[in-house]
Amino acid sequence: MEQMKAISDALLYGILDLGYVDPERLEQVTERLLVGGVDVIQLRAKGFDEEDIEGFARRVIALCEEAGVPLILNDHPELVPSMGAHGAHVGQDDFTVADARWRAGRALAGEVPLPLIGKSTHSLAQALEAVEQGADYIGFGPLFATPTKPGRPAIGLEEIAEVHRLVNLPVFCIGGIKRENLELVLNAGARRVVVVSGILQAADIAGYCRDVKTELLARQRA
Ligand code: 3NM
Repeated sequence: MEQMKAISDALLYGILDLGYVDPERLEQVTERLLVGGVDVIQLRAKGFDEEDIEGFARRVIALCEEAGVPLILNDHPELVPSMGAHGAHVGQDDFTVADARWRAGRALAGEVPLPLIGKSTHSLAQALEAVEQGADYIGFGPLFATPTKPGRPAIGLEEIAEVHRLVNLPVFCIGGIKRENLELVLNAGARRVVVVSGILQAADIAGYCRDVKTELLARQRA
């Protein structure tokens, strides 16, 4: 998989968040996300141990590969090589980008495309720092307060246009984004989004993804 191209072309980033997805439904939900047209999938299993996370990743990696969609592990860059995952996403309190890259890439260098490393950022300053650190993409948020990441203050929409002006990497806006407020977020300058609870709590996961993706594609062409 050309994962650099996959991330730079990506518009909709979905997360398999075990806070919303019953582990028994992992394959089913992955399949629905893929049918709905998500461009990247992150496995986010807070509170599970490494063995569980390895097991979860093993169950969905082939589905992602088949669809040409990168599978990114939240935290745990050291599991990337053994999983054959396509990268890792780290938060502000986790590894630096360089450290994550070393852990994710050390067993693979030269053999397969290097893993993608994404970084969560919550301000313009953090976004610029992630660029300095060599991230492949950033998350920018939370735009709105969200139960998926409790306790983190909303940063609002004001800096979206500026972050896109300053950061020459794929920027994925995140946090409280739903089908209902997507237009507002796009009007503020967002081009790519991460949607977690909106998608995972939808009765029709694939349909929800498709609606969001259609709107993202329409803006891209406009
Ligand atoms: N990271 P939902 S906000 C996982 O701002 C995560 O870094 C965020 O979930 C950040 O779409 C967030 O349900 C939660 O609001 C996004």
